[in-house]
Amino acid sequence: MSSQFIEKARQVESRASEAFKAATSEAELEAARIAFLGARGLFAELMKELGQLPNEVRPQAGGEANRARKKATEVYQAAKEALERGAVSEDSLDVTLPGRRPAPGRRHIISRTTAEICAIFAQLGFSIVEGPEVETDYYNFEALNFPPDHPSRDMQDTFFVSRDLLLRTHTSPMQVRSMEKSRPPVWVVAPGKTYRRDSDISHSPMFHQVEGLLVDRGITFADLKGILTSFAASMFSPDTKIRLRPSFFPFTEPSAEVDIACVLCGGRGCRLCGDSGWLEILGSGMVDPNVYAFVNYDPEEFSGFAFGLGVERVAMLKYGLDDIRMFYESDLRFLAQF
Ligand code: 2NM
Repeated sequence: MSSQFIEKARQVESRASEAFKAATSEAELEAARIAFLGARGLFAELMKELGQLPNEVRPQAGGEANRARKKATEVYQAAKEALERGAVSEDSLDVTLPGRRPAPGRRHIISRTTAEICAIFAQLGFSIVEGPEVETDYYNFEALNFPPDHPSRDMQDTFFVSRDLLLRTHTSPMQVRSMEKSRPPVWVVAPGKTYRRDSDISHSPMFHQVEGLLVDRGITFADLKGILTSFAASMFSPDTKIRLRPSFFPFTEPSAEVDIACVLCGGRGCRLCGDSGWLEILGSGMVDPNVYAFVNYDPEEFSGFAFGLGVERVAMLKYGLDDIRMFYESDLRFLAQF
């Protein structure tokens, strides 16, 4: 019994001494003092156990416990003095080690790309408008001149919340809302989340768009080309060439896809551009007069153009990424690169 007790007293003493010597701050030393020498510390516990021992061994065991406690107290005193002299910090703190950097978060690359696109259009004179992600059929389709049987109105392509409510499939509903609210000149860009039932290496069911609209008196296709040339120069590089190809959208007539010269090969043709030398970055066109009818604009008095682009696509081209899903996997090894 008593030899076990004595062994335990020595162990507590050596653990206490180690803890006191290892402390590199007064707070650390004080915590160790409380743990070993405090009123409810390990030595106090040891003294309580002493009372359980048979009378004949108690004096010897008690002597050992007291000796151990005295020794530990001396080590504590020495450690305290060393700390006060500043001796410990010199010995135990390697000031040549690299510091621990704080790891602040950062804005997601999609948010940053959206902000960059919006800043370019803001500089050109556009206002930024934002609105609901749950939209009505009216704002998402009907007022944008989508015929009742248009394929994108199908359940296969659109997430419906109810018969009349859906997750917007583009941010164009905001253009309609903007035109309803004010008269030309209207210069707006609408950034935000959009939703389509589509998922593969280049499509995500949730993605981000920026759509723009400019309506005033005497706006022509030349204005569209000028604004978008200017955008491509700011977003990619100052001499970025653009190309317009005929296309079709329900809300514009005529419509055009806009390509930029391939950011990888500069137009010579490569894997990224499928040897064509061009990359499609946005859709655009002159706003169809049918759209103006929904917002009570006179198509004889006003004309304008609109465009829409996918933020993920722009970011993938700009940063040379090949899988859209990387944006949403929250993998810091990916996200922290930007
Ligand atoms: C695109 C392409 C072409 C567009 C049209 C309108 C509105 F409201 F003025 F009719 N907003 N956005 C538009 C036009 C969007 O995205 C590829």
